Amino acid sequence: MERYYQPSIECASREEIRAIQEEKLRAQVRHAYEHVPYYRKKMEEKGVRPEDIKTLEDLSKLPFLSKADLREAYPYGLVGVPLKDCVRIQSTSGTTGKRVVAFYTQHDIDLWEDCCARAIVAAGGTDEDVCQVSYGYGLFTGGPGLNGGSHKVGCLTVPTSSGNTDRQIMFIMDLSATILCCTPSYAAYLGERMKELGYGPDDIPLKAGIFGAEAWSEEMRQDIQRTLGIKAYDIYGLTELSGPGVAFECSAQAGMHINEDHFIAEIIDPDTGEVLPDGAQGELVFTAIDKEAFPMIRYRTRDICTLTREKCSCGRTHVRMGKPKGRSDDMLIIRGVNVFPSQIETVLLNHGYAANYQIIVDRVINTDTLDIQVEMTPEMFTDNIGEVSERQRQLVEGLKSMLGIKAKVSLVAPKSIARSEGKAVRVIDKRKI
Ligand code: DLL
Repeated sequence: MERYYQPSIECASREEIRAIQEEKLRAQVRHAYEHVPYYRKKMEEKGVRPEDIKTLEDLSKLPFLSKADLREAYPYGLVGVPLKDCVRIQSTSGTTGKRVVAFYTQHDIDLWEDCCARAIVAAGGTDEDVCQVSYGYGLFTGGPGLNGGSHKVGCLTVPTSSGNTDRQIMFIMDLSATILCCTPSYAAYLGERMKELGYGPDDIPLKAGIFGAEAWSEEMRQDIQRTLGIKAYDIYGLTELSGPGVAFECSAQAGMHINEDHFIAEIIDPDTGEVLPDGAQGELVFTAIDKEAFPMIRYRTRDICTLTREKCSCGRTHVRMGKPKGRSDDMLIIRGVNVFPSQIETVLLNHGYAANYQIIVDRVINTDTLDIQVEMTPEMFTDNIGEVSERQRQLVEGLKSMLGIKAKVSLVAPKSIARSEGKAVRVIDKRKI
């Protein structure tokens, strides 16, 4: 039987959700306008005032907010309450430019942890569970968010943070951990290491995993589920909006329910900014409607996905987002063709490889090159050159039909591509270096 952390809101009628959203939206727009001069200026530039925003249909009158705004207003320019009311910051691991620093009041942290608790309960978690949180703790939101959610559910929480793989495995086995929270790439690595240590899926006490913070394919889910003997649930979020738990998967594993009592989602055309109908693919835009310290109105995530309002078998009524295909800024344009790393991953896993690969893009004599290094699994590893080149040929063909362009494939020995303990680095684009 499906269980919920906050059933009255998770299963509220669409009319109730709309009423909650509109009331909170009006208050939030006023809050931002009155307390954040940066927003007031943006709204004035667009000629819109708080009293113009009454219903969800008015949302599109408001200006977008982007990462560039966050950089410009860094560090305190978007804070909506006196600093004495803020109790925490978290920050992104961004590699370019300034980091994003997000602020929280105690109320903001409470709501964020509730969102994570909903995700844990949706994955079957109760106060009987031992929940190992192997996302990084510290500035990254993954560890603190799921740690707080796990406490709220009443799980016995094991705050291992990331890294030290053999110690992670020791805790899973010795404490009989039943729920694992980490990035999908780290879950795959844990599975690989457990196999090496002689543990099959039936020896591993885990029953569920809550994996997110990076794009991962359906094929990778199947792979992790098989190796660890668990059900693997997706979880989505971003620092700007709180962290993990903006959306989470339920037992149906058919898209992630967005916590609509806290976030309004829109899909837009990334080029024109036009709002697109449900089902259309585009950039996800969020309005956080009850954050105090760090109001985010129409924040452009750069994540490309779709929304569906079709009824879900789990009983939750909140809109679902599909798996993000990648970020519009991760999308590679190779010889004019749009390529998402997740498409490459799908082909590799369908051909029996694990998700250990690296994509290297370069430009040689004005032509883009796409080079994909793929690890062979220990079972397929051989020094028979004929066999290896036949495998390479099959992959080149599979990739050609998925992407529409030709890639160079190099099969490399098992364990030769570095493993990541947090978000995996899949792409090296030498054109940008
Ligand atoms: O990654 C928050 C998080 C932590 C989510 C733990 C889930 C679990 P940031 O570091 O700010 O926050 O990165 C946010 O990561 O815009 C997406 O591009 C990507 N992302 C997050 N979750 C998913 C997911 C955390 N489930 C950025 N699938 C987002 C695909 C995801 N991409």
